[in-house]
Amino acid sequence: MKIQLIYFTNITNYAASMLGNLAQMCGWDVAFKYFPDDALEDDIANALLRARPDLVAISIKTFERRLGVQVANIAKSLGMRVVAGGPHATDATDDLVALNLFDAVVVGDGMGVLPDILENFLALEGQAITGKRHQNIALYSQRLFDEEQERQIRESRMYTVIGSLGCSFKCTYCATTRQVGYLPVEHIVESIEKAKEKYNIEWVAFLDDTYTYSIKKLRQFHDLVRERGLKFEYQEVKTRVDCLTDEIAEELTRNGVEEVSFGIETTSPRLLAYLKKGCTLEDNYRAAEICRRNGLSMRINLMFGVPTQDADDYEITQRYVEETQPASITSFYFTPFPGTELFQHCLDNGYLPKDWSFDNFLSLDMNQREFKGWRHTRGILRNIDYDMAEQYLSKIQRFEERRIDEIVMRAAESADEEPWVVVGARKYFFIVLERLSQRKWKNLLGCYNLVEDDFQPRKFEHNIPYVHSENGLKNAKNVVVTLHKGHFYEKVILPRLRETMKFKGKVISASTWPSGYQAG
Ligand code: B12
Ligand code: SF4
Repeated sequence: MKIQLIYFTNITNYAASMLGNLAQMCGWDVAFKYFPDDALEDDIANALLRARPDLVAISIKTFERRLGVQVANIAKSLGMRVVAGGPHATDATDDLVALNLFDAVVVGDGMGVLPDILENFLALEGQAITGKRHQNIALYSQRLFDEEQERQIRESRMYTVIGSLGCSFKCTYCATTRQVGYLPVEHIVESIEKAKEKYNIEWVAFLDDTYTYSIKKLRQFHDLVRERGLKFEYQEVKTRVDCLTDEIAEELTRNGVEEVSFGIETTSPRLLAYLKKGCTLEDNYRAAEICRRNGLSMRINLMFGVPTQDADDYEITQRYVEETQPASITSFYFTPFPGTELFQHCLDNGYLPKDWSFDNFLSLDMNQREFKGWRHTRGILRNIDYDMAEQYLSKIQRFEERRIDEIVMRAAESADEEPWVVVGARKYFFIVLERLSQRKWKNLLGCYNLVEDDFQPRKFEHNIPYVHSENGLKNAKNVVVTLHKGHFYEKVILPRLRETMKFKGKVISASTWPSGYQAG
């Protein structure tokens, strides 16, 4: 029997690889398929026909629903059995069940019910199945990949890891699972060890909602990493402002964490209370100060166009940004997700228009022709002052851009004396390209993206040509890298520039960090 696990957004989807590993243990052949936002009907049909699975298992988040339903439709038309799982299946179960497309819709954790589903897949009748945790917690750290995923891991040298499941806080806008659990540190360490051996990874990204929730767990993990002599770099870790103390910050920096990302959303006391964030304006300032004191780079996410958000709320947040100067700011228009308290509040209080539909979910569908990137796409809620939201979003964005401009232009001007290339990855790389496109450069040859297929929170307009092959640096005398010269640069980027790409010239950093902190 063969199962094909289908997912969107990210090529090494955690849930798919973990469920795939379990399916293989149940004796099934396993195939994976990642479809990007703009996948065509023919591509989907051909992929399904090539794999010929007995069961198609689709992981669907709400903003991927259009694609998930499209794949299910095509699979059904080819006579295949189809099950759905993931955040949308969990929080909008009735929506998927009502489509009569899925042979089962799994609510919550699929691990504990997958073996039964595989055993009885021919008897499924379109029902919702309540998920549950698998008894063997070790399986949550074990994953299976196909060749394409392995290539991606080897090339990016990055591996995603989960240390804890879910979150016990009650923020009203958040759709994360509230079923909390910790994975034993031995299993996490073993999974990183294996990935290092097999893929030569250098960089670990923790997907945990709140990486610093328990200092005891953190210490256990770091101690074991040291004991085993395991060496790797951390991608930024996510946490809450009230889950960071000097003691935790020291623990992080001592073990090589350089960047912390906070879902701040707003710093207005009134709006924090409305969102039931469970933290205060003071907590937000304290976290920024702790980051500054301990040399941690601070990344923040902000929300605009939240019901009731007014000029005072925006002003307070804007002041916070100006005073603390985070290294990076990601801004989103608020979208209510099913299963959250705020979604229900939006329904009950007329914020959601009468004709709202999951078919075109609230402006998050990147495949809409009119879609210009999330930063430019307002939400569809009623009674929201989107003009005001946009005005503040742009103000905060311009504030960030001005800071970035100063640093980037200085780096670019010194590089432009001779032929040069911009090298980097992820959101900041694209921000830099966007900023560089504002000027004409004498000697700019192009740009090189170190991590392709990476999710971007918005579209970035730039006119800088890509140098595609690693030979692209052969005529360059200077390289501007868009990351700071920290551990990751020393261990991964510099060797890649010098050894793989044979670049002998000068490397200039256009990072906002740590310089942003010196200014702050
Ligand atoms: C890491 C993460 C990201 C990373 C992704 C990086 C990466 N390398 O994967 C980044 C930062 C890019 C990201 C971005 C966004 N994210 Co995000 N993200 C997460 C996070 C924290 C972890 C995801 C994860 O891997 N979890 C672990 C796996 C094991 O859990 P899982 O996928 O839910 O799978 C379990 C079950 O759902 C089920 N299951 C899943 N698939 C299937 C399939 C089958 C067949 C079966 C039977 C079962 C099943 O079984 C699994 C085991 O328990 C979650 C929150 C969370 N803790 O889950 C939010 C979350 C998924 N993100 C969310 C959102 C909204 C976003 C953004 C839209 C942000 C925004 N603007 O608000 C963007 C969208 C980007 C995009 N296009 O994906 C929401 C989704 C809500 C929804 N209903 O769709 C979540 C739930 C958080 C939240 N705030 O509410 N995200
Ligand atoms: S926003 Fe963060 S802290 Fe709040 S419930 Fe979600 S994951 Fe937990």
